[in-house]
Amino acid sequence: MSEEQKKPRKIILMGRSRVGKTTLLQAMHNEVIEYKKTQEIIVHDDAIDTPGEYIDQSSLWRACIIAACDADIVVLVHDAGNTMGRLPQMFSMTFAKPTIGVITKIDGKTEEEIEIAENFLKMSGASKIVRTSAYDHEGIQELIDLIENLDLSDY
Ligand SMILES: Nc1nc2c(ncn2[C@@H]2O[C@H](COP(=O)(O)OP(=O)(O)OP(=O)(O)O)[C@@H](O)[C@H]2O)c(=O)[nH]1
Ligand SMILES: [Mg+2]
Repeated sequence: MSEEQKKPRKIILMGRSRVGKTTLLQAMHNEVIEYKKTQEIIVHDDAIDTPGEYIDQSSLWRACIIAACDADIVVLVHDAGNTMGRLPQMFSMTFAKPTIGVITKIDGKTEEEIEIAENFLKMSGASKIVRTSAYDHEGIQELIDLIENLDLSDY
C-alpha cells in the first residue's frame, strides 16, 4: 500500500453552535459520547472540529475558510428539528473542495423535522447528505463510507 493510500482523508466539520459536530466526531471515532464545548479549532489526524461560533458570527467565517485549506472534504452539519440557525447559503462555493452535509440528532425526530435540516443543507450547497444520530449510531458507518469513497478528482 502506498503512503497516499494509508493517509486518512481529512474532513472539516462546520455548523452552528450545538448542532452536534463534536458528538458526531466522537461517534465516528467510537469514543464515549460526552459533552465538551469546542472552544477553538481542534485538529485531529482525520478531522478538524470547529466551534459553532465561527459560523454563528459572519465575521468569523474566514477562520473556517482558512482552516478548510488543510481538509480534503468539507462537512456541513445541521441538526434535525432546528428551524433557526441555518448555515450561509451556497457556503460550499467558498471551498474548492467537495462539500457534503450531515443531519445530526435524527433520534426521535419526525420526517418533517429531518427534511427541514435537509433543505437547509441543500441551500448551503451540500452535494450528498447523510442522516445520523450519534446517540444510537445511525448513519455513522454510511458517513464514514461516503468520506472514504467520495470522488475528489473533480477539484
Ligand atoms: N438527541 C441527540 N442529541 C445530540 C446528538 N448529538 C449531540 N447531541 C447533543 O447536542 C448538544 C451539542 O452537542 P455538541 O456535539 O457539543 O455540538 P457542537 O456542534 O460540537 O457544538 P459547539 O462545539 O458549541 O459548536 C449536546 O448536548 C449533545 O449531547 C444526537 O445524536 N442526538
Ligand atoms: Mg463542538
